[in-house]
Amino acid sequence: MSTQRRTVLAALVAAGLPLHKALAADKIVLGFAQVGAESEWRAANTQSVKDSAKEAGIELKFADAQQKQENQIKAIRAFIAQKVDVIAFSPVVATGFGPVLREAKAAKIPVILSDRSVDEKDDSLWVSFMGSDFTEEGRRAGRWLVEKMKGSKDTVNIVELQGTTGSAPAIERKKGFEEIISADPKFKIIRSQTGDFTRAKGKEVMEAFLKAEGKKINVLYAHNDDMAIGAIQAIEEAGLKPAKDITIISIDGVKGAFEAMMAGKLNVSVECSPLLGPQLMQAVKDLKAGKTIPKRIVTQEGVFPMEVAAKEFPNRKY
Ligand code: GZL
Repeated sequence: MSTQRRTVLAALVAAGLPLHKALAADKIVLGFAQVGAESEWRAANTQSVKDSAKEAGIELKFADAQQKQENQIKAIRAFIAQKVDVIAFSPVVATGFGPVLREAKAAKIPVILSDRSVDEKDDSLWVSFMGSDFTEEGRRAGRWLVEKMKGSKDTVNIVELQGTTGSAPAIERKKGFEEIISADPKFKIIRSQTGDFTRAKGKEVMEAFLKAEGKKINVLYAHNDDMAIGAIQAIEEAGLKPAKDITIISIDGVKGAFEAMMAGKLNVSVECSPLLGPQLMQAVKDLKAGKTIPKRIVTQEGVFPMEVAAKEFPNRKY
């Protein structure tokens, strides 16, 4: 317990507050509005936030928005009404949060964007954005494909499973990938549609791609592993060999992706770490201690092709 906290507690008890109330009075309260439970990545992110809050002795008020923006906004409003110390959330989509962020600012409650960002001009509405550089993840996916296809003059027909429409990862992973492959006209995205980051939708959309384009498809670029895993089922049910007849590139680096790579069904997964809990709790504590925190905290990540999957698998933490 910090000296400062000890002093505050002693003062509260000396003022007649029972110790258990003094301890509760001093506890930092964090309101966290989570996107939902749509993917393995999200489940690992939720676990990281909950475990880290417990570890840090921070009282966590947790809301699951079930991938609906109106639920996230409602949860943030409830946190404001409850006068939490800090609000953190991963915006399900990049627009439409301006009004509620202004309400939090008016209530003098600092907001931390965790994982995803918002497309708001006024960046005074949040104190920090911590999470991956999704555009760079898209570039890494594109660079891996360019390297794999170098030396070939043949057209490379790509189908793309986009993440949740309007979300920062979907917008930026598309942008980064296209930035890299657009340098060579042999790469053509022939179909692109959202699979909403879920296995079920990823399978459904891949079935439609296969029906429409069939053996013309050379590559699948999926914005997350869950959609890739769903698509792998569709590819197998169509009598094709995933990672051989169709090269598959995805993002996240969750356990399911490593298992698919070790089974020879996924070519590469670009890492996107969900383990943001420790950084978030440290930022919350620093904020409450009056320290300034960086406006942008970028997660460091790698790229894992199937050739290294078995060796790396024991090190995976999500
Ligand atoms: C990315 C995160 C995305 C993951 C998906 O940081 O927001 O949302 O890539 C998850 O798996 O659903």
